[in-house]
Amino acid sequence: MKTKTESKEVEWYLDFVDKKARPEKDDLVALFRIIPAEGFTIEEAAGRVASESSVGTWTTLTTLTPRVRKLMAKAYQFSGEFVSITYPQELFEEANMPQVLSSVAGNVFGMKAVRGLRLIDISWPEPLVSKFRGPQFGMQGIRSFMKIRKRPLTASVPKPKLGLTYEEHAKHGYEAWSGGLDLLKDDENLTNQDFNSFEKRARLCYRLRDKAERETGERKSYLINITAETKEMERRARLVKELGGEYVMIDICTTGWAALQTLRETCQDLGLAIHAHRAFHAAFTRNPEHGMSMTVLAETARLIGVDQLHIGTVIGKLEASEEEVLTLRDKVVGKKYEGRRNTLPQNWFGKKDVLPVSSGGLHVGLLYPLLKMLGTDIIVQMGGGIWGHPMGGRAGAKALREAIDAYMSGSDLNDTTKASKELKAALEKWGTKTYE
Ligand code: CAP
Ligand code: MG
Repeated sequence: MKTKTESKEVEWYLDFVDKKARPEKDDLVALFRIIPAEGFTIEEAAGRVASESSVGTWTTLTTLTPRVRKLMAKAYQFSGEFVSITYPQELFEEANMPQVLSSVAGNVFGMKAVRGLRLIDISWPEPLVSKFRGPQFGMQGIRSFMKIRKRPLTASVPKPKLGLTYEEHAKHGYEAWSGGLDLLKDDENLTNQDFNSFEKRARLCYRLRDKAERETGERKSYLINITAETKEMERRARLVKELGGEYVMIDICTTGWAALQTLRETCQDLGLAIHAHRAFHAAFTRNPEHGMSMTVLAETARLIGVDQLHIGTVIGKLEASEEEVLTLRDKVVGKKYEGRRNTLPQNWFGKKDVLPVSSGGLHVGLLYPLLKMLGTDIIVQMGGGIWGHPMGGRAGAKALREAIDAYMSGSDLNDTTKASKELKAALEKWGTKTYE
Protein backbone atom coordinates (compact mmCIF):
# COMPACT_ATOMS: atom_id res chain seq x y z
CA MET A 1 0.00 0.00 0.00
CA LYS A 2 1.51 3.33 -1.06
CA THR A 3 1.93 5.77 1.84
CA LYS A 4 0.26 9.17 1.53
CA THR A 5 3.65 10.75 0.88
CA GLU A 6 4.12 8.53 -2.16
CA SER A 7 0.61 9.01 -3.47
CA LYS A 8 -0.82 11.68 -5.72
CA GLU A 9 -2.05 13.73 -2.72
CA VAL A 10 1.53 14.96 -2.14
CA GLU A 11 3.77 13.80 -4.98
CA TRP A 12 3.09 16.02 -7.98
CA TYR A 13 6.54 16.86 -9.38
CA LEU A 14 5.96 14.73 -12.47
CA ASP A 15 3.32 17.32 -13.48
CA PHE A 16 6.39 19.44 -14.37
CA VAL A 17 7.64 16.80 -16.82
CA ASP A 18 6.09 16.60 -20.29
CA LYS A 19 8.19 15.03 -23.03
CA LYS A 20 5.63 16.12 -25.61
CA ALA A 21 5.85 19.79 -24.61
CA ARG A 22 7.71 22.20 -26.87
CA PRO A 23 8.83 25.77 -26.05
CA GLU A 24 6.49 28.60 -27.09
CA LYS A 25 8.14 31.30 -29.28
CA ASP A 26 8.80 33.62 -26.30
CA ASP A 27 9.64 30.99 -23.69
CA LEU A 28 12.98 31.04 -21.91
CA VAL A 29 14.69 27.64 -22.21
CA ALA A 30 17.31 26.43 -19.74
CA LEU A 31 19.64 23.50 -20.37
CA PHE A 32 20.69 21.67 -17.20
CA ARG A 33 22.97 18.79 -16.43
CA ILE A 34 21.03 16.89 -13.73
CA ILE A 35 22.66 14.16 -11.66
CA PRO A 36 19.83 12.61 -9.61
CA ALA A 37 20.43 11.73 -5.97
CA GLU A 38 20.19 8.09 -4.86
CA GLY A 39 16.64 6.81 -5.30
CA PHE A 40 15.48 9.43 -7.80
CA THR A 41 14.95 8.91 -11.52
CA ILE A 42 16.10 11.67 -13.90
CA GLU A 43 12.42 12.54 -14.48
CA GLU A 44 11.71 12.83 -10.73
CA ALA A 45 14.79 15.01 -10.28
CA ALA A 46 14.01 17.13 -13.36
CA GLY A 47 10.41 17.61 -12.21
CA ARG A 48 11.69 18.97 -8.91
CA VAL A 49 14.06 21.36 -10.70
CA ALA A 50 11.32 22.60 -13.04
CA SER A 51 8.87 22.99 -10.16
CA GLU A 52 11.22 24.79 -7.75
CA SER A 53 12.48 27.17 -10.48
CA SER A 54 8.98 28.13 -11.64
CA VAL A 55 5.76 27.96 -9.56
CA GLY A 56 5.89 24.81 -7.41
CA THR A 57 7.00 23.54 -4.04
CA TRP A 58 7.25 20.14 -2.30
CA THR A 59 3.56 19.44 -1.97
CA THR A 60 0.34 19.71 -3.93
CA LEU A 61 -1.39 23.04 -3.32
CA THR A 62 -5.04 23.96 -2.80
CA THR A 63 -4.12 27.38 -4.19
CA LEU A 64 -2.98 26.28 -7.64
CA THR A 65 -5.45 27.99 -10.00
CA PRO A 66 -5.77 27.06 -13.71
CA ARG A 67 -4.09 30.41 -14.56
CA VAL A 68 -1.04 29.52 -12.46
CA ARG A 69 -0.99 26.02 -13.91
CA LYS A 70 -0.27 27.62 -17.28
CA LEU A 71 2.91 29.14 -15.82
CA MET A 72 4.40 25.79 -14.81
CA ALA A 73 7.84 25.12 -16.31
CA LYS A 74 8.12 21.81 -18.17
CA ALA A 75 11.11 19.52 -18.44
CA TYR A 76 10.60 18.38 -22.00
CA GLN A 77 13.83 17.18 -23.55
CA PHE A 78 15.98 14.46 -21.99
CA SER A 79 19.34 13.27 -23.30
CA GLY A 80 21.12 11.34 -20.57
CA GLU A 81 21.85 13.82 -17.77
CA PHE A 82 21.09 16.78 -20.06
CA VAL A 83 17.60 18.13 -19.60
CA SER A 84 15.97 21.13 -21.28
CA ILE A 85 13.28 22.98 -19.31
CA THR A 86 10.99 25.54 -20.89
CA TYR A 87 9.62 28.51 -18.93
CA PRO A 88 6.74 30.82 -19.93
CA GLN A 89 8.26 34.27 -20.41
CA GLU A 90 5.69 35.83 -18.03
CA LEU A 91 7.59 34.23 -15.12
CA PHE A 92 10.39 36.76 -15.59
CA GLU A 93 10.49 40.49 -14.91
CA GLU A 94 11.84 42.49 -17.82
CA ALA A 95 15.33 43.97 -17.31
CA ASN A 96 15.71 42.29 -13.92
CA MET A 97 18.71 39.94 -14.07
CA PRO A 98 18.68 39.11 -10.34
CA GLN A 99 15.10 37.84 -10.65
CA VAL A 100 15.86 35.69 -13.69
CA LEU A 101 18.79 34.05 -11.91
CA SER A 102 16.88 33.69 -8.63
CA SER A 103 14.47 31.57 -10.67
CA VAL A 104 16.52 29.35 -12.93
CA ALA A 105 19.70 29.50 -10.82
CA GLY A 106 18.23 29.84 -7.35
CA ASN A 107 17.03 27.25 -4.82
CA VAL A 108 17.40 24.40 -7.30
CA PHE A 109 21.12 23.90 -6.62
CA GLY A 110 20.37 22.93 -3.02
CA MET A 111 17.64 20.34 -3.67
CA LYS A 112 18.21 16.95 -2.03
CA ALA A 113 16.80 15.27 -5.14
CA VAL A 114 19.95 16.17 -7.08
CA ARG A 115 23.49 15.04 -6.27
CA GLY A 116 24.72 17.49 -8.86
CA LEU A 117 23.05 20.25 -10.90
CA ARG A 118 24.70 22.52 -13.45
CA LEU A 119 22.95 25.28 -15.40
CA ILE A 120 24.77 24.92 -18.71
CA ASP A 121 23.05 27.39 -20.99
CA ILE A 122 20.01 29.62 -21.41
CA SER A 123 18.20 30.51 -24.61
CA TRP A 124 16.89 34.05 -24.00
CA PRO A 125 13.66 35.06 -25.76
CA GLU A 126 13.39 38.35 -27.66
CA PRO A 127 11.03 40.07 -25.14
CA LEU A 128 13.68 39.62 -22.43
CA VAL A 129 16.72 40.35 -24.62
CA SER A 130 15.22 43.57 -25.96
CA LYS A 131 14.69 45.05 -22.48
CA PHE A 132 18.36 44.81 -21.46
CA ARG A 133 20.68 47.57 -22.65
CA GLY A 134 23.52 45.41 -24.02
CA PRO A 135 27.00 46.87 -24.67
CA GLN A 136 27.21 50.66 -25.13
CA PHE A 137 30.34 50.54 -27.33
CA GLY A 138 31.01 46.87 -28.01
CA MET A 139 33.91 45.59 -30.07
CA GLN A 140 33.54 48.07 -32.96
CA GLY A 141 33.03 51.03 -30.66
CA ILE A 142 36.17 50.17 -28.70
CA ARG A 143 38.21 49.71 -31.88
CA SER A 144 36.92 53.03 -33.09
CA PHE A 145 37.74 55.12 -30.01
CA MET A 146 41.08 53.36 -29.51
CA LYS A 147 41.82 53.83 -33.23
CA ILE A 148 42.93 50.18 -33.57
CA ARG A 149 41.34 48.73 -36.66
CA LYS A 150 42.46 45.14 -36.91
CA ARG A 151 45.19 43.95 -34.54
CA PRO A 152 44.48 42.59 -31.04
CA LEU A 153 44.45 45.27 -28.35
CA THR A 154 47.07 44.92 -25.62
CA ALA A 155 46.74 45.47 -21.88
CA SER A 156 48.93 45.07 -18.85
CA VAL A 157 48.24 44.96 -15.16
CA PRO A 158 51.21 46.06 -13.02
CA LYS A 159 52.55 43.30 -10.77
CA PRO A 160 52.95 42.66 -7.83
CA LYS A 161 49.15 42.77 -7.89
CA LEU A 162 48.89 44.73 -4.62
CA GLY A 163 51.31 46.85 -2.60
CA LEU A 164 52.55 49.29 -5.23
CA THR A 165 52.03 52.96 -4.32
CA TYR A 166 49.90 55.03 -6.68
CA GLU A 167 53.05 56.71 -7.95
CA GLU A 168 54.70 53.32 -8.72
CA HIS A 169 51.48 52.11 -10.35
CA ALA A 170 51.22 55.19 -12.56
CA LYS A 171 54.91 55.01 -13.46
CA HIS A 172 54.46 51.36 -14.50
CA GLY A 173 51.52 52.46 -16.58
CA TYR A 174 53.63 55.09 -18.33
CA GLU A 175 56.32 52.45 -19.01
CA ALA A 176 53.74 50.06 -20.50
CA TRP A 177 52.09 52.75 -22.64
CA SER A 178 55.49 54.05 -23.80
CA GLY A 179 56.64 50.52 -24.60
CA GLY A 180 53.73 50.19 -27.02
CA LEU A 181 50.77 48.83 -25.06
CA ASP A 182 47.28 50.26 -25.42
CA LEU A 183 45.65 49.73 -22.02
CA LEU A 184 46.83 49.91 -18.45
CA LYS A 185 44.67 47.72 -16.20
CA ASP A 186 44.15 47.59 -12.44
CA ASP A 187 44.23 44.18 -10.80
CA GLU A 188 40.92 42.74 -9.62
CA ASN A 189 41.72 43.37 -5.94
CA LEU A 190 43.21 46.86 -6.34
CA THR A 191 40.62 49.49 -5.49
CA ASN A 192 41.32 52.19 -2.86
CA GLN A 193 43.80 50.84 -0.31
CA ASP A 194 45.91 53.05 1.99
CA PHE A 195 49.02 52.30 -0.07
CA ASN A 196 47.30 53.20 -3.34
CA SER A 197 44.44 55.70 -3.17
CA PHE A 198 41.92 55.45 -6.03
CA GLU A 199 41.71 59.22 -6.52
CA LYS A 200 45.47 59.85 -6.43
CA ARG A 201 46.07 56.87 -8.73
CA ALA A 202 43.43 58.08 -11.15
CA ARG A 203 44.71 61.66 -11.29
CA LEU A 204 48.32 60.64 -11.89
CA CYS A 205 47.57 57.80 -14.33
CA TYR A 206 45.43 59.94 -16.64
CA ARG A 207 48.11 62.67 -16.57
CA LEU A 208 50.80 60.16 -17.60
CA ARG A 209 48.42 58.60 -20.09
CA ASP A 210 48.09 61.96 -21.85
CA LYS A 211 51.90 62.29 -21.82
CA ALA A 212 52.34 58.82 -23.34
CA GLU A 213 49.73 59.64 -26.02
CA ARG A 214 51.57 62.81 -26.96
CA GLU A 215 54.92 61.00 -27.13
CA THR A 216 53.75 57.91 -29.03
CA GLY A 217 51.05 59.45 -31.18
CA GLU A 218 48.82 56.51 -30.25
CA ARG A 219 45.57 56.32 -28.25
CA LYS A 220 46.12 54.97 -24.76
CA SER A 221 43.57 54.19 -22.08
CA TYR A 222 43.16 52.86 -18.57
CA LEU A 223 40.94 50.06 -17.19
CA ILE A 224 40.60 51.58 -13.73
CA ASN A 225 38.96 49.32 -11.15
CA ILE A 226 35.98 51.07 -9.53
CA THR A 227 34.79 47.92 -7.70
CA ALA A 228 33.16 48.98 -4.41
CA GLU A 229 29.68 49.53 -2.89
CA THR A 230 27.36 50.65 -5.69
CA LYS A 231 26.99 54.34 -4.80
CA GLU A 232 30.75 54.58 -4.34
CA MET A 233 31.23 52.96 -7.76
CA GLU A 234 28.98 55.65 -9.26
CA ARG A 235 31.08 58.33 -7.54
CA ARG A 236 34.29 56.79 -8.86
CA ALA A 237 32.85 56.51 -12.37
CA ARG A 238 32.01 60.22 -12.32
CA LEU A 239 35.58 61.02 -11.26
CA VAL A 240 36.91 58.88 -14.14
CA LYS A 241 34.74 60.86 -16.56
CA GLU A 242 35.89 64.18 -15.07
CA LEU A 243 39.54 63.13 -15.51
CA GLY A 244 38.99 62.19 -19.16
CA GLY A 245 38.90 58.40 -18.81
CA GLU A 246 37.13 56.15 -21.31
CA TYR A 247 36.61 52.98 -19.21
CA VAL A 248 35.68 51.65 -15.84
CA MET A 249 36.61 48.13 -14.72
CA ILE A 250 34.13 46.24 -12.53
CA ASP A 251 34.52 42.86 -10.80
CA ILE A 252 31.07 41.77 -11.94
CA CYS A 253 30.80 38.57 -9.84
CA THR A 254 31.73 40.10 -6.49
CA THR A 255 29.73 43.29 -7.06
CA GLY A 256 26.67 41.40 -8.35
CA TRP A 257 24.13 41.72 -11.10
CA ALA A 258 22.06 44.52 -9.61
CA ALA A 259 25.16 46.68 -9.10
CA LEU A 260 26.28 45.97 -12.65
CA GLN A 261 22.87 46.98 -13.98
CA THR A 262 23.06 50.23 -11.98
CA LEU A 263 26.57 51.03 -13.24
CA ARG A 264 25.48 50.19 -16.79
CA GLU A 265 22.94 53.01 -16.46
CA THR A 266 25.56 55.34 -14.94
CA CYS A 267 28.05 54.49 -17.70
CA GLN A 268 25.38 55.18 -20.31
CA ASP A 269 24.95 58.69 -18.92
CA LEU A 270 28.73 59.23 -18.65
CA GLY A 271 29.65 57.56 -21.96
CA LEU A 272 32.08 55.15 -20.26
CA ALA A 273 32.92 51.63 -21.48
CA ILE A 274 32.77 48.74 -19.00
CA HIS A 275 35.61 46.24 -18.66
CA ALA A 276 34.21 43.19 -16.86
CA HIS A 277 36.56 41.20 -14.65
CA ARG A 278 35.10 37.86 -13.55
CA ALA A 279 37.04 37.12 -10.33
CA PHE A 280 34.99 34.65 -8.16
CA HIS A 281 33.36 32.98 -11.21
CA ALA A 282 35.34 29.76 -10.79
CA ALA A 283 33.66 29.23 -7.40
CA PHE A 284 30.54 28.21 -9.30
CA THR A 285 31.57 27.73 -12.93
CA ARG A 286 34.46 25.29 -12.60
CA ASN A 287 32.78 22.11 -11.28
CA PRO A 288 31.44 20.23 -14.34
CA GLU A 289 28.80 18.52 -12.17
CA HIS A 290 27.46 21.52 -10.26
CA GLY A 291 26.90 25.28 -10.45
CA MET A 292 26.41 27.67 -13.36
CA SER A 293 28.53 27.71 -16.49
CA MET A 294 30.73 30.60 -17.59
CA THR A 295 28.57 30.51 -20.75
CA VAL A 296 25.51 31.69 -18.80
CA LEU A 297 27.65 34.27 -16.97
CA ALA A 298 28.89 35.61 -20.33
CA GLU A 299 25.33 35.85 -21.66
CA THR A 300 24.17 37.79 -18.58
CA ALA A 301 27.17 40.12 -18.96
CA ARG A 302 26.40 40.77 -22.65
CA LEU A 303 22.71 41.35 -21.95
CA ILE A 304 23.35 43.78 -19.07
CA GLY A 305 25.92 45.43 -21.30
CA VAL A 306 29.62 45.07 -20.56
CA ASP A 307 31.94 46.08 -23.43
CA GLN A 308 34.87 43.77 -22.61
CA LEU A 309 34.86 40.40 -20.78
CA HIS A 310 37.58 37.97 -19.68
CA ILE A 311 37.04 34.59 -21.36
CA GLY A 312 40.24 32.65 -20.52
CA THR A 313 43.28 31.45 -22.44
CA VAL A 314 43.25 27.58 -22.51
CA ILE A 315 47.08 27.70 -22.58
CA GLY A 316 47.66 29.99 -19.58
CA LYS A 317 47.63 29.45 -15.82
CA LEU A 318 43.85 29.22 -15.24
CA GLU A 319 41.67 26.22 -16.00
CA ALA A 320 39.45 26.36 -19.14
CA SER A 321 39.03 23.90 -22.01
CA GLU A 322 39.36 25.02 -25.63
CA GLU A 323 35.69 24.13 -26.19
CA GLU A 324 34.64 26.33 -23.26
CA VAL A 325 36.74 29.33 -24.34
CA LEU A 326 35.70 29.09 -27.99
CA THR A 327 32.04 28.78 -26.94
CA LEU A 328 32.46 31.90 -24.77
CA ARG A 329 34.00 33.81 -27.67
CA ASP A 330 31.22 32.68 -30.03
CA LYS A 331 28.53 33.58 -27.50
CA VAL A 332 29.76 37.14 -26.88
CA VAL A 333 30.71 37.92 -30.48
CA GLY A 334 28.28 37.75 -33.39
CA LYS A 335 24.64 38.38 -34.13
CA LYS A 336 23.60 34.79 -33.65
CA TYR A 337 25.07 31.74 -31.92
CA GLU A 338 24.24 28.50 -33.72
CA GLY A 339 25.65 26.21 -31.06
CA ARG A 340 28.18 23.57 -30.17
CA ARG A 341 27.04 20.30 -28.61
CA ASN A 342 25.32 20.78 -25.24
CA THR A 343 24.72 24.48 -25.75
CA LEU A 344 21.62 26.36 -26.95
CA PRO A 345 21.29 28.62 -30.01
CA GLN A 346 20.84 32.34 -29.38
CA ASN A 347 19.71 35.30 -31.47
CA TRP A 348 21.06 38.52 -29.91
CA PHE A 349 18.45 40.70 -31.62
CA GLY A 350 20.96 43.43 -32.45
CA LYS A 351 22.93 43.52 -29.19
CA LYS A 352 26.50 44.68 -29.84
CA ASP A 353 29.48 42.30 -29.71
CA VAL A 354 31.52 42.16 -26.51
CA LEU A 355 35.31 42.38 -26.95
CA PRO A 356 36.79 39.16 -25.44
CA VAL A 357 39.80 39.49 -23.15
CA SER A 358 42.36 36.69 -22.92
CA SER A 359 44.48 36.87 -19.79
CA GLY A 360 46.10 34.72 -17.12
CA GLY A 361 49.61 33.30 -17.30
CA LEU A 362 50.30 34.66 -20.77
CA HIS A 363 53.71 35.68 -22.16
CA VAL A 364 54.96 36.36 -25.69
CA GLY A 365 55.97 32.72 -26.21
CA LEU A 366 52.26 31.80 -26.02
CA LEU A 367 51.01 34.62 -28.22
CA TYR A 368 51.00 32.89 -31.59
CA PRO A 369 49.10 29.75 -30.50
CA LEU A 370 46.69 32.02 -28.58
CA LEU A 371 45.89 34.17 -31.62
CA LYS A 372 45.68 31.13 -33.90
CA MET A 373 43.07 29.66 -31.54
CA LEU A 374 41.06 32.81 -30.68
CA GLY A 375 41.65 35.06 -33.66
CA THR A 376 42.72 38.71 -33.46
CA ASP A 377 39.45 40.31 -32.31
CA ILE A 378 40.55 40.08 -28.71
CA ILE A 379 42.45 41.94 -26.01
CA VAL A 380 45.64 40.21 -24.90
CA GLN A 381 46.37 41.01 -21.24
CA MET A 382 49.75 40.22 -19.69
CA GLY A 383 50.76 41.00 -16.13
CA GLY A 384 53.63 38.70 -15.23
CA GLY A 385 54.40 38.41 -18.93
CA ILE A 386 55.34 42.11 -18.93
CA TRP A 387 56.60 42.86 -15.40
CA GLY A 388 58.60 39.64 -15.25
CA HIS A 389 60.65 40.64 -18.30
CA PRO A 390 64.37 40.54 -17.41
CA MET A 391 64.86 44.06 -18.78
CA GLY A 392 61.84 45.59 -17.04
CA GLY A 393 58.26 46.51 -17.89
CA ARG A 394 58.88 48.86 -20.79
CA ALA A 395 60.97 46.15 -22.48
CA GLY A 396 58.22 43.62 -21.76
CA ALA A 397 55.67 45.92 -23.36
CA LYS A 398 57.91 46.47 -26.38
CA ALA A 399 58.35 42.70 -26.76
CA LEU A 400 54.60 42.08 -26.69
CA ARG A 401 53.78 44.84 -29.16
CA GLU A 402 56.57 43.64 -31.46
CA ALA A 403 55.24 40.06 -31.29
CA ILE A 404 51.70 41.29 -32.07
CA ASP A 405 52.96 43.29 -35.06
CA ALA A 406 55.00 40.28 -36.21
CA TYR A 407 51.91 38.06 -36.06
CA MET A 408 49.81 40.58 -37.97
CA SER A 409 52.50 40.83 -40.67
CA GLY A 410 52.70 37.04 -40.96
CA SER A 411 56.32 36.81 -39.77
CA ASP A 412 57.60 33.74 -37.93
CA LEU A 413 58.36 34.53 -34.30
CA ASN A 414 61.01 31.81 -34.26
CA ASP A 415 62.95 33.75 -36.83
CA THR A 416 64.39 36.01 -34.19
CA THR A 417 67.10 37.27 -36.53
CA LYS A 418 65.07 40.43 -36.97
CA ALA A 419 63.76 40.39 -33.40
CA SER A 420 64.75 43.11 -30.95
CA LYS A 421 66.84 42.34 -27.89
CA GLU A 422 63.70 42.84 -25.78
CA LEU A 423 61.74 40.21 -27.70
CA LYS A 424 64.68 37.80 -27.70
CA ALA A 425 65.11 38.23 -23.92
CA ALA A 426 61.42 37.42 -23.32
CA LEU A 427 61.55 34.31 -25.51
CA GLU A 428 64.77 33.21 -23.81
CA LYS A 429 63.24 33.57 -20.33
CA TRP A 430 59.87 31.90 -20.95
CA GLY A 431 60.13 29.92 -24.18
CA THR A 432 56.73 28.58 -25.26
CA LYS A 433 55.91 26.88 -21.96
CA THR A 434 52.68 27.18 -19.98
CA TYR A 435 53.41 28.15 -16.36
CA GLU A 436 50.65 26.96 -14.01
C1 CAP B 1 46.38 37.98 -14.83
C2 CAP B 1 45.41 38.48 -13.77
C3 CAP B 1 43.96 38.34 -14.17
C4 CAP B 1 43.54 36.97 -14.62
C5 CAP B 1 42.04 36.77 -14.39
C6 CAP B 1 45.65 37.77 -12.44
O1 CAP B 1 47.68 38.23 -14.38
O2 CAP B 1 45.62 39.85 -13.51
O3 CAP B 1 43.21 38.74 -13.04
O4 CAP B 1 43.80 36.83 -15.97
O5 CAP B 1 41.66 35.51 -14.88
O6 CAP B 1 45.48 38.43 -11.43
O7 CAP B 1 45.90 36.56 -12.49
P1 CAP B 1 48.89 37.50 -15.18
P2 CAP B 1 40.65 35.43 -16.12
O8 CAP B 1 48.90 38.05 -16.60
O9 CAP B 1 50.13 37.88 -14.42
O10 CAP B 1 48.63 36.04 -15.13
O11 CAP B 1 41.26 36.30 -17.18
O12 CAP B 1 40.64 33.97 -16.47
O13 CAP B 1 39.33 35.91 -15.66
MG1 MG C 1 44.35 40.01 -11.88
